[in-house]
Amino acid sequence: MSDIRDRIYAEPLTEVGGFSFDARVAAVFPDMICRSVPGYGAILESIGRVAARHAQPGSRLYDLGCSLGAATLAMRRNVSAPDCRIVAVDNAAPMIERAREHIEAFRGDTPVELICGDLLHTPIEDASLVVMNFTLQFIPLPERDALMARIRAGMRQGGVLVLAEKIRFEDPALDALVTELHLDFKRANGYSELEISQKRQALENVLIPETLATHRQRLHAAGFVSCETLIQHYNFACLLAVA
Ligand code: GEK
Repeated sequence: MSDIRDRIYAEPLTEVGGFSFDARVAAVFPDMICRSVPGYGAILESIGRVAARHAQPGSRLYDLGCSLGAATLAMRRNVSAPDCRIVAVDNAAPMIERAREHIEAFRGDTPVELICGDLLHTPIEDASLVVMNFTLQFIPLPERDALMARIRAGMRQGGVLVLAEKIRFEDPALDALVTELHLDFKRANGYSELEISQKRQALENVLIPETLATHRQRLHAAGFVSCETLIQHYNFACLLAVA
């Protein structure tokens, strides 16, 4: 299933609807995200390393917006702390169905609870690690502050948040330049101009990027004691914040 190529926007569409995480997207998701998000593999690798070091015994590890469970698998492969439990949440049923197959295909000692539901209504409790790998960008702007505060409140002191996001830059000229570099990355990965422009239209008002400064301010306001950029490739950044 992971070898299916993303051709969703390859043919001209009479009307480009808003992007949604439906069965067609779930079927090609690994190919889509690898060819679209610079640094995705390096971020997953870091999530595994962070889980190895920072998962606390007897705590919960959350993968919010888990899609097919790539971050969940990275955590489960690397956790060595005893009695942890991974809670993986996504509100797209086709994603969760495939995530179940992916996760069951690998053995692991840490139990995984898969929830098909809205992360805005998922209780966060006793967490030592929370991962939001390219998920906050899909949450409506007015909900983001309260969500991050609720996540922080559900974390153990010293727990860690990994927040990866598409970002935008304050300076419009720089933003345009880095956007072009990202589009070159997509072109180099085989996406045509038509695919790029139709996907861009579909994501308009669905994926809303913010600046790194906004993310940092929100994390501090939510009660995280510190926050740094762990990885950045063009306009895709992964932040690490400590509770
Ligand atoms: C990975 N983290 O491969 N509640 C739950 N899930 C949501 C919500 C919500 N309110 N809104 C969006 N999602 C993954 C990749 S993809 C990123 C994450 C991308 C889910 C949505 O259904 C989708 O599966 C995921 O967030 C975003 O490590 O496609 O750019």
